[in-house]
Amino acid sequence: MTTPHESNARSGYSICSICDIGCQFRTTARDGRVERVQAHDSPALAKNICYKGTAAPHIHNHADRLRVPLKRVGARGEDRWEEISYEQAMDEIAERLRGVIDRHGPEAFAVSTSGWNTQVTQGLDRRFMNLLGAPNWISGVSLCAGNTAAVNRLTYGWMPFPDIGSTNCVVLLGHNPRKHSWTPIYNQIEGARKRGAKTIVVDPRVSEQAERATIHLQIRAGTDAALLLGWTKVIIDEGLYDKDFVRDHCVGFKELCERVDEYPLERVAEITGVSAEQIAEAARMYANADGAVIPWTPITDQQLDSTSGIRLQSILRAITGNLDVVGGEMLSGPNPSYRTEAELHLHDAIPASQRAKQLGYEKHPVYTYRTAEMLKPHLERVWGEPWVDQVMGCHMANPSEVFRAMADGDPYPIKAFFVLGNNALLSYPNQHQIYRAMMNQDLIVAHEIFMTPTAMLADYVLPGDVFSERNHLADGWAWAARLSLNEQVADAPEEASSTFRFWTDLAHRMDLAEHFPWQTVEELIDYRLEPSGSTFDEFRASKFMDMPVPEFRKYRKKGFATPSGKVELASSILADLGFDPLPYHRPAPAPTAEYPYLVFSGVREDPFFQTGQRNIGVLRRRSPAPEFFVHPVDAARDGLEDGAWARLETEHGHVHAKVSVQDGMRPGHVRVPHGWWYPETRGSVDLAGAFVSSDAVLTIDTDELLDHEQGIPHFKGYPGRLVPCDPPEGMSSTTLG
Ligand SMILES: Nc1nc2c(c(=O)[nH]1)N[C@H]1C(S)=C(S)[C@@H](COP(=O)(O)OP(=O)(O)OC[C@H]3O[C@@H](n4cnc5c(=O)[nH]c(N)nc54)[C@H](O)[C@@H]3O)O[C@H]1N2
Ligand SMILES: Nc1nc2c(c(=O)[nH]1)N[C@H]1C(S)=C(S)[C@@H](COP(=O)(O)OP(=O)(O)OC[C@H]3O[C@@H](n4cnc5c(=O)[nH]c(N)nc54)[C@H](O)[C@@H]3O)O[C@H]1N2
Ligand code: SF4
Ligand SMILES: [Mo]
Repeated sequence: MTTPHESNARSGYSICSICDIGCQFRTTARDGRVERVQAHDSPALAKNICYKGTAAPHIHNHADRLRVPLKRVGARGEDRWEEISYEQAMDEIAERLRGVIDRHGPEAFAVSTSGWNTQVTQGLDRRFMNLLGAPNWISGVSLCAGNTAAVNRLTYGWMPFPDIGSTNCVVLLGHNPRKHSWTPIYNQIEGARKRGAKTIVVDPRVSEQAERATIHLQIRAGTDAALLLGWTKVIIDEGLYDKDFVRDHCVGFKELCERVDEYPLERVAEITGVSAEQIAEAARMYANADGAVIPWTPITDQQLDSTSGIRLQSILRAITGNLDVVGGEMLSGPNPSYRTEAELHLHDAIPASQRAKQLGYEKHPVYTYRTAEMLKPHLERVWGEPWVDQVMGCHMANPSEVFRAMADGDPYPIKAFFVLGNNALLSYPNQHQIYRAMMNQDLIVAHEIFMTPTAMLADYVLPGDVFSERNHLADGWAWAARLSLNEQVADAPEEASSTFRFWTDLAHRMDLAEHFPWQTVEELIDYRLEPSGSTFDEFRASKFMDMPVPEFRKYRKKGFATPSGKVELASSILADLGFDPLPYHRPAPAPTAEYPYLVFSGVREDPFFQTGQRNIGVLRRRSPAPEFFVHPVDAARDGLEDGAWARLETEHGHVHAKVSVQDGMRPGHVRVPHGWWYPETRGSVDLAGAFVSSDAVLTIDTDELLDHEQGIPHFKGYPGRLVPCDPPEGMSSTTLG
């Protein structure tokens, strides 16, 4: 029996989408508003929730939540709006998008999103674009895991998932999960430690993970590929590799041996700043462990030789016999019960001639349609899925080239830009170019929950829903084969839309209704669940998660999804594309007398996810201002005081933050945080301070700083200098804490 005050309470399973790791927990709402989130005693669910997750009620009920569609009335970026109805907004957006496509072709329409926070967007946005013939889709996963997946597919046709639960050795290349950062991964690593697993951490600073590591290699930023070439050489020279696996399942071993011979340990020690003995010790520890993992890391996703760094991790997994074994790295394949995002995409609907117009296709093809087309028959053979999409983002355009086309019409104009659940202005390299790009558009639509600097540059801002306000069945990013349940417990603002609604309603206005037959998101989930013979309602009535029992060494039946059917230590696809088929180290520009520091972006702040939550009081109070980390010796030399403001300058721009002097930094290095802007200055400072502290102002994307194969920018180690300064103009130090 329910008491009267309980009758308006509703609770259900949630998949937190405040960050991208997607913890599952219970959420309770009352009178349509989220009240609290709670850990659950099931071993599969979140046992501890980070403080971003527990702040969900503050975020979902925040006074600044966008509630009504907005149409720009001032100049672009002036942040002046009129409120309009959802129907009017959608009618006008459809008409104006049609105008851009009529004038410039479908390639003039670009979309940027990241997918995990909007949860249902991605299959439908690609579907919409593919039916129109529009290839220029980009996402933040171009800098985070999506690109790792693309490179892993070159070596063995799938991005593996580390079996941290049973492993005996964990290698963390920078990657630093903590109690309040990717909590479930942190828990898993702690669990492995308790079982006696060794941990090797490679990081220029003494991170939380480095403090607890068996071995910490305090590497010079940006040199991970060189370090891994050294490891590979040790492992081969000392015969520590799995000879049977290499003989039976790999191609290109001889070429690999020749390549690593170019990297004797003395050379690697000189490049990385780590001693030859330590490099060898760590390599032996990894290779000798009975089951070892190198979990995905964003660090090698954002370096000048990113493709080589990621390829080396895939090569190490293979030659040490850690592929698709217990305690190693599992090649799961898609969940057979659920139609994948890739299937929703309809990639065969977009003509090949339009695919070939995708920006990046010629110059940086590894993450574009060009490589996907080469892998397609092999992926279909092994996984039954021709256009594999892992980590919510695949075969996408190169972001730098897209923003250039938007800004300069080179090589052709892009004139309509939709941005969903992504603060694009701050979330790619070269913020100046992104700004020029957005200022040069005929139509910008932002789908957001808060007024971000990116949304301020739009013509239309549509209020989005949040995870407590929608139903969803998540598929582990088609990376692990897990399905997990997210239930609606709260009410979205009346004029808000999910991204499901947005794409469906737009498609109906653009003569694509027959391809968007689902009236509700639940119907779409039913369609996706068809292979299981079950429906969304049946799923939620019986379980909150579905995890197929893993099957190991599947390659013995079908081989690997590569052209040779083997693990390609020398990649035939890279060779066919005209690149070096083997990994190499490419040095970034070195510090100079004028710019003596190596600057790196990153070290996520506990209370925020990326560019978000700077407006959430309970979180912002934990970290009121952005910080540069520097070593005491550097701080003393440059007159930098702990807690005082400084300006970080490079050849290309400057940003401001407070100095945090830290013993654990590698001398000569400075950390610049990602994603800072100042929502509290909206109305008094241009774009709410989007150019004051954002790392994207400094990270540029000229050819000399882009990875060749994928066009990835270099965020980990570029020259800069630090100068003490006053607090940035327009902001009192009180508002900045
Ligand atoms: N310069 C630079 N760029 C980077 C990085 C970097 O370090 N430096 N890091 C990269 C990495 S690792 C990643 S993972 C990506 C992250 O890229 P994203 O995940 O796109 O993160 P943000 O750019 O912060 O944008 C997320 C936006 O989604 C909004 N949002 C949150 N929930 C919802 C929702 O339910 N519905 C809607 N419609 N909107 C919602 C938030 O308000 C926020 O503005 O960025 C990458 N880009
Ligand atoms: N609270 C919170 N948690 C988050 C996020 C968040 O925004 N907030 N974001 C999530 C996302 S999308 C991501 S991608 C992850 C990112 O989180 P992590 O994978 O932990 O990456 P970072 O925190 O950027 O940096 C981790 C370490 O990399 C080191 N590092 C810097 N340069 C180099 C280098 O060149 N080589 C090596 N080996 N190490 C280097 C830094 O010193 C730092 O200690 O965090 C996730 N978790
Ligand atoms: S780590 Fe925190 S923010 Fe990320 S999904 Fe889990 S609870 Fe949410
Ligand atoms: Mo990320």
